[in-house]
Amino acid sequence: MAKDMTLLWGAGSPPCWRIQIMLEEKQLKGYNQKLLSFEKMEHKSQEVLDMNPRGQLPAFKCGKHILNESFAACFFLENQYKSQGNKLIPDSSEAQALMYQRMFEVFTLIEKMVAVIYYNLRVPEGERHDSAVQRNREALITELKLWEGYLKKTDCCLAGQEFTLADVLVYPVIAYMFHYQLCSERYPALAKYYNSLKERPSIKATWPPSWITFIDPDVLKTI
Ligand SMILES: N[C@@H](CCC(=O)N[C@@H](CS)C(=O)NCC(=O)O)C(=O)O
Repeated sequence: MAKDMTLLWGAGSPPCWRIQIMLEEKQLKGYNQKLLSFEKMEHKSQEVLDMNPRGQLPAFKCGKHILNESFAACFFLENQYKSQGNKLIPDSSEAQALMYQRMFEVFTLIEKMVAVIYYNLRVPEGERHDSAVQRNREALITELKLWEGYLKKTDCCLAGQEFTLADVLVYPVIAYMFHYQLCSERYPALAKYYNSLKERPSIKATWPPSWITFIDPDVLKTI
């Protein structure tokens, strides 16, 4: 039981989802959790600020330790519960190298994805330019082609046959893009990865509840 753990989370947030998947993979059941609403600005509540002074989700506490960075929390849990649940750092140097490479490369993918999805939110109306929109789109397409190539080479997971920390950390981002209607026909290897891991118990059990009932705008449909 994980009664000494508390996770404050927001639905559909890839960083929050990473920790939820990780807790399932490590069989850490019964932790305290609270779903907060970004729309209602609950991530700026005192309860969150007490744990995460940036007022961001996830806010995660494990015993006396606060781990608000999803990467940090996942690594911490893997190390603390090495022999519990699934082992997520492979032994072979080849798989380990790929795992580390892919998990940190995801920051570039996130940067390109955010530039497209949130352009209108981040750039004031009078400052928007078609050329910038086009540049952001092309940068995301170039990045996605790289990931498509990576996944074409593997039958299963990002670092080979085994599900690793790289999948815990990257899958929520790939799923996020399909939620925003990334085209399966244009990115078949990414789509295969997305669909096959959907059924993994840790992922299925933590699927963002709002995604089941709410369709977000199809901003990635033409990428
Ligand atoms: N560094 C954090 C990122 C957390 C983060 O960006 N959370 C977003 C939701 S996905 C958030 O709370 N945004 C609201 C805000 O920044 O005010 C991690 O990877 O865990």
